[in-house]
Order: sequence, then structure tokens, then C-alpha cells
Amino acid sequence: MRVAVMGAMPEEIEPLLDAVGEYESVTYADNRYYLANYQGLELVIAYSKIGKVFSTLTATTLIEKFGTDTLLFSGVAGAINDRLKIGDLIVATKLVQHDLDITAFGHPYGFVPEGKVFIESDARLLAVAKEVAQELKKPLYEGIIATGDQFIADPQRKEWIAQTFEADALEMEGASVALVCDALDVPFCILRSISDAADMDAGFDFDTFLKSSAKESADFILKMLDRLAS
Ligand code: 4EH
Repeated sequence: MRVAVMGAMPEEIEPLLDAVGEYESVTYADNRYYLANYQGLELVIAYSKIGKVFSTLTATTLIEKFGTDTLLFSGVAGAINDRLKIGDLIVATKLVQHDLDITAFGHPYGFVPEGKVFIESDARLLAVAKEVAQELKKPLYEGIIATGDQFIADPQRKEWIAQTFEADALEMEGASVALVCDALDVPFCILRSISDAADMDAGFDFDTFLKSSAKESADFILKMLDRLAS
């Protein structure tokens, strides 16, 4: 198995690089890719930089250039569902682009012709995530993640995303990564730990909790890798 493990920001993959120990670094398409062996799995680890475009480039590169056959995303997210508190884990059941809007032509939000509003996650990787949660006795929320090229720190925009897509959390990369994996038939799993509530305090909370929440997510991903290896 060749497993891609990606994040958007350096903080999101640093705990993974620390855990794998030795790795080789390859520069390609203006980014760095870290090749490592972990429990007999071949890993390719990378952070994309922020947003849908960079994450599309990185996900595509991980699959097409580095030949990965499974993709796990680890990172942080803003909470929409108020059951989700800072540090909690959410795994996406499906993902949507909340900022994709050609409603002027009668299409629903998040839809373009020949595309789909929601992209569904891989059932087997979801099951693996649930098994890990049970093993660790950690709550794992399953829900809808909304993605857009905006850091949301606005209760009104947050509420609109909640109502329009029934989304539980939001971030800036998941749906684009999901779209790439879906198109290329690569099973994927988008895992996030909450860093803020996408409200007026989001900027401050994000800065405060980025590292600790990114570590929560990365630690969980490592347990998923343990299971995929065995
Ligand atoms: O990769 C981006 C990061 C914020 S932008 C998306 N990530 C974090 C998830 C996220 C998020 N996305 C949208 C956590 N909270 C979010 C929110 N809205 N409220 C960034 C952060 N720091 C420096 C530069 N850019």
C-alpha cells in the first residue's frame, strides 16, 4: 500500500513527520513531498498550502506522480454543529464546496453541470476510523464538511453554510481533495480536529489551538495507519 497523508499547513503534518522518524524529501511542482516507511506502509506526506486550488494540486500530485492508492487528510476545522468543541474529532461522511455558486442559472449551491453537490467518503476508511475511535475510547463525530476559499469568522456566514448544506464543520481543502480522489478512484478519508467555532473569536481561537488540535488529528491518523498496516 502507498498511502498519501496530507495536510494544508505545516503544523498539520509536523506531528506525522516526527512520528515516522526518517524520511526522504522530494521537491516537485513547487512543493515538498516526504517519503517514509511506517509499519511496512509506504507513505508520501505533504502539506499543500491553504485553499482549494493548492490542495487540488497536491492531492493530484500525490496520486498521479507518487502513485499513492489511498489518501488520508489530517488537519483542523471550524465547528458549525455546537456539539463539536475545540479538540473534538470529526470525520467527513461527505463534503461540499460552500462557495461554488452558479445559482443565477437555476442550479443549487455547490453544484456545477456534470459535477455533484456532495462527494461521499470511502465506506471502508470510515469503518477503520470508527474502529480506531472505539479502540482509543474517543468520541468521533461523523458529519458533513463544507469547504471554501474563506476563513470563516462570521456567525451569519456560518449559519448560512449550516442551513444550506446541513454541514457540521467547515474548512478550506476537504471538498477539493475529495473531488480529486473521487475522480481518480482513490479511497480517501478527511479527518479534522476542531480549532475554533467559525465565529467572532475564530481568529484568536485558531491561533491558540492550531497546534494542539492538529496533533489530535495527526495522532488519530497514525492509529489509522497502524490498522491499515496490519
Ligand atoms: O487551511 C486553512 C486554515 C485557516 S486559514 C483551513 N484550515 C485552517 C481549517 C480551518 C478553517 N477554515 C475556514 C479551521 N478553522 C477554520 C475556519 N474557517 N474558521 C489561515 C490560518 N492561519 C494563517 C493563515 N491562514
